[in-house]
Amino acid sequence: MDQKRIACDRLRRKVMSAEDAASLIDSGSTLGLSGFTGSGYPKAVPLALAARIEAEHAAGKPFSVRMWTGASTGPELDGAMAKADGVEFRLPYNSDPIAREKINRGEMEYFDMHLSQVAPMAWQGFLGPLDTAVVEVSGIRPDGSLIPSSSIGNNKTWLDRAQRVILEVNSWQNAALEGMHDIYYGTALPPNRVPIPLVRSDQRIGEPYFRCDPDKVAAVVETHGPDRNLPFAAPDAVAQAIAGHLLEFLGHEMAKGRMPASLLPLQSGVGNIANAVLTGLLDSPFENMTAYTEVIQDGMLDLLAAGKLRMASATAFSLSPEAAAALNADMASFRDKMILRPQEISNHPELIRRLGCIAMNGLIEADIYGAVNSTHVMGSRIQNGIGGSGDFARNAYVSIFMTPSTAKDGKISAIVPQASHVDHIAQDVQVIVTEQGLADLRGLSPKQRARAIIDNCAHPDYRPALNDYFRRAQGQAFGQQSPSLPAEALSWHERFIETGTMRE
Ligand code: 0RQ
Repeated sequence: MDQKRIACDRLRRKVMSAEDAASLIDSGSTLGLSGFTGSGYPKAVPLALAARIEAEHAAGKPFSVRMWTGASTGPELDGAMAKADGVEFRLPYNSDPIAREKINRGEMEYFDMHLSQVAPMAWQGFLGPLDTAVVEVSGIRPDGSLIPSSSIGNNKTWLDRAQRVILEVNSWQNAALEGMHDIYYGTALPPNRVPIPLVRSDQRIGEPYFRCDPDKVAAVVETHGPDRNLPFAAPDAVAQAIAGHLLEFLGHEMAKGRMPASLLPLQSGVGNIANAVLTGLLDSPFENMTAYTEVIQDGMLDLLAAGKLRMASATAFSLSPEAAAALNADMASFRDKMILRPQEISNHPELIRRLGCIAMNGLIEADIYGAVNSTHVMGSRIQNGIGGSGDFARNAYVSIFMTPSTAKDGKISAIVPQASHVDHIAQDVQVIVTEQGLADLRGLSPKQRARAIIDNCAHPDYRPALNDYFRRAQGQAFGQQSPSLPAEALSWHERFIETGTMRE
């Protein structure tokens, strides 16, 4: 047993196997699990629980739980639990492929909500009672307070709200993580809510540890396992072109005096394009940048290492194996440049608006008026979820969405007449960037937006069809504020189902 990692005598007496800890969980219970974009999730108890569920099912006994997390987790949690058919309900953001299939087959209920709203809604009681928190930490201090792991997510809320707590102490996590976290305990419910005293991204307003009542801790499980660190693809020509347009835009904003040379705090979504943009910032003229975002990914580490980024505030890491190893080897020097906060703070609308974040997120499709679909393919099949994109898009200083202009090897246009599902209404979308170019939609009417999006963002293969639609809509639509032909707009997707391509 690792005496240093579990420095509290009372809690050391509660060390047990993952199987014994999993046996404490009843069917029908609600679990609050740690984990955000593949980091800091419990790795042993969910696997043991999934095995137990499979055994119960084999014996003809029903067994399922409800799961609340921070955001996506890893295969040992979402993958294993979904494979075991053990999840009747899950919230929020999921990116696990097995869970995605179960959700899309209608075998798992999924509540895809804004990430900033999870903790407040849990406190408001709308989500129901929370039975057991299963939280990965990197250590337990002598007084029973907890040293967080590589993500914070909703852990503070799960530890506070749950009837019972199961801790996984993961010695794979670097001990030098201690001190990086900032857990703010000042949130309250209306009518007692007060301003959150954060006015700069680099400010600490809380404490580095989770408070936790040792009496509630039912089990402590020791683990030694890596986070789900996935490789990033090297930026291809499309990603580089998107990054180029975006950097030109930011330079233009700076030249116009609308942003300082250090820019404004960056928020960057997950994925290869977002990472390519961050990589592009390495060679940019911007200095002393900061980030106020959800996840610290490879590109941000490179910017920190190069001194271009002064500091990054987030709620989790989302790194490739190489970047995770580099961070682990040099954690002490990175620690003072990074702050991990609860997701209700990293994604708080009040703070995003006050700091004036530059929001940069991916999309599945955007329509010619600038409404964005981030979540559903063909209007009904969930890809991942809205994640934090809504928290940032609505409240940012400038809200940017970026995407290749086509998907599926050019067979699908990302720019469509009418989005088949809308996550971000046109008012929340100020800039759209593809490899073709950038549409700055600020201050434009719907018809002006359509012109800018078709001309600047659509792939040339699809521009004629979009132009044809827009021209006819301007002649035939019921109204001319946002001219649309809804039946035809929907058949745009039907055409894809029938022919396998939207190309004529
Ligand atoms: O599917 O892997 O089966 O080929 O969608 O698309 O191009 O790999 O792009 O990884 O950047 O994801 C919007 C999903 C983009 C992501 C989305 C298919 C495509 C592929 C993924 P395959 P790419 P990315 C901070 C902010 C919402 C949450 C968010 C996302 C798959 O950015 O989840 O922003 N955003 N959070 O082929 C059919 C189209 C398609 C399409 C893409 N038009 N039609 N399929 N795909 N466009 C982070 C957090 O909040 C945690």
